[in-house]
Amino acid sequence: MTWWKKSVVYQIYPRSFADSDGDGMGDLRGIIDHLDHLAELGVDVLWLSPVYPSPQDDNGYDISDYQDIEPLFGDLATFDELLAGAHARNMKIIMDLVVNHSSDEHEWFLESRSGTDSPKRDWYWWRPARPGMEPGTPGAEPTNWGSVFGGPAWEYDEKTGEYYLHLFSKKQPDLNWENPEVRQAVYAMMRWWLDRGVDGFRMDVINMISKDVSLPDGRLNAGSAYADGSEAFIGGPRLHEFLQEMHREVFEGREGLLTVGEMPGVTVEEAILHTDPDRREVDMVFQFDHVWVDRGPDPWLLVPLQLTQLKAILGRWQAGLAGAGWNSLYWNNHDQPRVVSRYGDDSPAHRVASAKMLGTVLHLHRGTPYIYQGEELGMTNYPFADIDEFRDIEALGQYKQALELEGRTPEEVLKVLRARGRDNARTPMQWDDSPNAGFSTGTPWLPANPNHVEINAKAQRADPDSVFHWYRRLIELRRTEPAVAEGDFTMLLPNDERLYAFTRRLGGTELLVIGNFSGVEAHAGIDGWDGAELVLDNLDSPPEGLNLAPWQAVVYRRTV
Ligand code: TEU
Repeated sequence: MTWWKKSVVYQIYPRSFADSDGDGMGDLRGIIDHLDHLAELGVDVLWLSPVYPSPQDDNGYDISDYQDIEPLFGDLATFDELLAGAHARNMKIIMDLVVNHSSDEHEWFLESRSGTDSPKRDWYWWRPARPGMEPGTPGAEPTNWGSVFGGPAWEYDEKTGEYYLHLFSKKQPDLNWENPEVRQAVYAMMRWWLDRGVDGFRMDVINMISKDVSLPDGRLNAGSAYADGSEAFIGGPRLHEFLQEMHREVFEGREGLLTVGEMPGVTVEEAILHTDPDRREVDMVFQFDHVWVDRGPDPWLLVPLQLTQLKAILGRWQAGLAGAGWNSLYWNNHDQPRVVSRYGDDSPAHRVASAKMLGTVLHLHRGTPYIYQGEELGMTNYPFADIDEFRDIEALGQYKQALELEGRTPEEVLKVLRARGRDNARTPMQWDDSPNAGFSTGTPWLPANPNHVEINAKAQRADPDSVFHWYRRLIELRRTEPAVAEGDFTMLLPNDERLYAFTRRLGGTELLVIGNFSGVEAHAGIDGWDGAELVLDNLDSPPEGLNLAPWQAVVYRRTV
């Protein structure tokens, strides 16, 4: 079995992980200082969010030099030290690869915008104004698409009188993958990192690199100022071709690597094609269906989680990728609110139990689990009071558009940002109960959650009943029980609104996993498990007759 099917990946968001020099910003030295925390947890792979030079408009997802290290974070020598330190502890490192777009301060873009006859003009998407419209006036953009971060997806450039495409911020111009020179430049850069010793890549919005070159207008949804253009760039016409070319040019003949493509909006059918090893594209993808389940057609209305829907979605992904292909498993990353606040209960009475329950259900699925920094502590959302406490370009941009162009009130938008905003994931990692949570001796770029006095790594490493040690045990179980990594998956109780239940089977071993996603006792009507061995129980209180206490999670094992 391929090594990464038995592995657990841990995501580090460097600017919020650990600050070694007191400037309020996490750095590479800070990661080196905490490698033992990660080794003790037992993870196999570290994924670093971008550490390259960047104006930090989108916290590093706007890269101005692909082959160096952001000075705020360190330098290449420190990076090599980090890589060696991880490898010495048997952990691999994968890099974030952000090549749907670059920074507008990358030399490629500076060259491209210098004139219509620039040799790199065609490295980005330049287009004239809509026919018959005055360039630079509202509505004259080449298409009606909105950018993910608010405002139009096109920026007018006075100098040449044309617009460039930016699906994200205007400081993130989209690279033109139609141009073979662009692709070769990206592949060369990837080989350079692999030659340096890195172990693979997480590929940012990689299913957006191929666009329908006719750039058609998108559908305008009621109440929104700009259209959704995604039909023209999600899973575009040449995506499979580009990924296969990348595989040939970069990965062919290299061993021991991991590739994961971030693919918002990807379908199960497409994901099967992307992850079928015979097609040589990527090892696994990040799909979004299960983190969009609490999102309705109106982006500014909170929709409560419906467990039956969550199970239907994840069950569909499990069944779809059961043959060829492979799942990635995640609740959290730097773009998502904290899962214990979202699908669990972060009140003092239930935080620990529900964090453990959520970890158990996720890690017992078939696929490779990803842990986002602080998830192993059950870190929660931050109590944001007002918009001026947010730093995220997405929150600020969407807030502005909603208020200025779409007639929303501050309170209705804030309500959603508090629950879903990306800064919830980006507050400093909570190392101890000292000021700033032991993250920094200076002023952190985003304040630490006040609950760090209770919730922190130091306290949890010392407490065998902590969320940290529970995650450590989940990772250990994956190593000692082959059915966790390799077993077949069967969903049970699909219509139950409280219990998430399934079995895993490998040869003569069968596991039963049940998680109670509610604050009330719930009975699991599942027969045949009397006398089975109880492998894990987050409450240390074995359920009588499969009556699960609030937020309880259990794993049983039997021989069949
Ligand atoms: O995110 C892509 C993505 O789909 C986001 O739009 C995400 O769904 C949304 O922000 C959730 O609120 C990737 C990176 O993970 C993100 O941090 C970057 O901002 C984005 O690409 C642009 O590089």
